[in-house]
Amino acid sequence: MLPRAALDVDSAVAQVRPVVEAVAHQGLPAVLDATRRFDGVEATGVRVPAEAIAAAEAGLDDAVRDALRESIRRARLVHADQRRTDVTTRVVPGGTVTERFVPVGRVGLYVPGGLAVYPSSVVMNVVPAQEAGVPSLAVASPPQKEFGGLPHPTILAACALLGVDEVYAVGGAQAIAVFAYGLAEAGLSGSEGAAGPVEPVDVVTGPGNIWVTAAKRLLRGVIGIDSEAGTTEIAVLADDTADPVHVAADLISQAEHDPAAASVLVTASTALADAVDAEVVRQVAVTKHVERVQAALSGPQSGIVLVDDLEQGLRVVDAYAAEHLEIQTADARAVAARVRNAGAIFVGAWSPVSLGDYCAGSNHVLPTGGCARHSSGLSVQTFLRGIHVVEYTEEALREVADHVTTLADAEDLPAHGAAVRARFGSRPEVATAG
Ligand code: HSO
Ligand code: ZN
Repeated sequence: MLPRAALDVDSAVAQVRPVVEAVAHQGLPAVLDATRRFDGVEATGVRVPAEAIAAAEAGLDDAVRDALRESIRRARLVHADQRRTDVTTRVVPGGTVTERFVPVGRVGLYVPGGLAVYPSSVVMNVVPAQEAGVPSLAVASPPQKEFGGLPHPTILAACALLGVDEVYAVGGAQAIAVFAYGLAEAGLSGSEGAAGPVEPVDVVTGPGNIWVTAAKRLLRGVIGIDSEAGTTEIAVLADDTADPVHVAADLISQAEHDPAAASVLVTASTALADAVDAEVVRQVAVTKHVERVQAALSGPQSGIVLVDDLEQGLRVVDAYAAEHLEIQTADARAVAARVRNAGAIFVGAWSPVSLGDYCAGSNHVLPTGGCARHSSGLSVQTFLRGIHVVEYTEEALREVADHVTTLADAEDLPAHGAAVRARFGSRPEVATAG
């Protein structure tokens, strides 16, 4: 019964269609036209020059550089362990099926500009693609007027730290169209000159506004996409061993993202509920983004759910399937092990969601809106395809030929069976009737 924020992406799809089609047919002029109309930036090209990326990295605050490096290092540790090794199954003597994991060839990562400038999201998208072994990776982010038509400098700096040198100053639906169709000529962003073509990508990931989401939905099939990024959610399952100061701070932390963000406490303890309620009021009064936080916490999507006991609490959090779920109970690890639906689970008093947002090593691109019931967060797996490689010997095929023929006949597809029998001396019948 907990309501969730919903976006009408379908009506945005109709609006982005002409932009996407113009980019597909006209290339760079259509991109520059959209950039002028939607970003208010006059540009002659979109490729960010290498010097601009290097300058952004050089200008980065030292503490931010150190923190980003540590974030990248930890994410690499976790995502490197997600790599899959090929598996060969010997089905029968002489008959094998190998599942080969092959990274996609080229990935486009979209990074929003504007209000939400999240270098941490650059890390969370780039690292799994790199650890999957994707050989070619490009980033696109909207041009910013105040930065001379280049993407935000911390985005460029994060790209530099990750070793990404192909960056485009293009945002919105036009960015997704550029990724899907490529460009014959990119032109340079912020300076005159040619830059060569943009090759189309196979997969586009990364969050974005409703126009970006609509373009991804429209182009799905031409490109692979990650799941649609909805507003952030945190659910906390807690008992009276939890510290109300921590619980309140964690609820506020995710409310800070968006007025539509959801912060939900699930508890059987009225004492904890009351204490968190009071503590939220105290902390909201001194939080920086007070309006956003207040809107999120007072919206219908946020609140405290009082349950009879922990068992009922577990049923509530499973039904809700939060993007982030904190377990702040006695024996938190055992409780967490019983959760079935969540994007990510944060166990015990010392594992807040903010840690996972930046420096746990886990990924922060996670399913929202209840999608955790059927989907996972971003991982190395997002960028891999499992290809079945089938190899049978003559004997192994002969042994199973009758079964293939029987099933083919049962589906009224006799040519399927004939393709097997042709190998054992029986030519497919040649029709004689006119
Ligand atoms: N909590 C957001 C990710 C994020 N937080 C980025 C801070 N920066 C969605 O998981
Ligand atoms: Zn966050």
